[in-house]
Amino acid sequence: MTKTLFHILNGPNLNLLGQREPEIYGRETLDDIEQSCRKWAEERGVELTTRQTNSEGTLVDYIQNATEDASALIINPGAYTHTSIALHDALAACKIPKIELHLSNPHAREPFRHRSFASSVVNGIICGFGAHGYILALEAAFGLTHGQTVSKNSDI
Ligand code: CA2
Repeated sequence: MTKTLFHILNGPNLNLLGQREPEIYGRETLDDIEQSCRKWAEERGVELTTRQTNSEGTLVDYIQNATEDASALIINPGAYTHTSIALHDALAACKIPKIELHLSNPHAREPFRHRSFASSVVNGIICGFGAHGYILALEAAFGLTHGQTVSKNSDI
């Protein structure tokens, strides 16, 4: 059987999780979240890589890497969600199932967070569920890669 490998990518400032703004992003650190994700993956025999970068170009590199070896990509692009055409183009070129993820619900926040350059080129979006969103995204990725979830965006 071929291996299932998911990549989780986190963008700028998400390394600060748990240190500031807990009312918006919760009290869990990125390390806590990644540990929960690793536990979820081990229990299902899924391989996982987790990466965080504050750099837009590095995020693009990581998306390109995922295209080469991952079964699915889960990405919280942070503020680049709302600004980066480079991110949009990299995701559009990445032909594996992709899930956009946010801890908060950007649509319930400032207007500048309402636009996402990622949303039109991913299979689905999870937002507003805090750290648990990462587990929801893993479940969604598993469904997409094991034929249990039908994506309305199967042609992206
Ligand atoms: O809700 C999310 O996950 C976001 O992607 C987080 C981004 C924000 O720009 C997006 O609109 C929504 C910001 C991440 C910054 O994280 C911090 C965590 C703790 C302290 C300061 C920033």
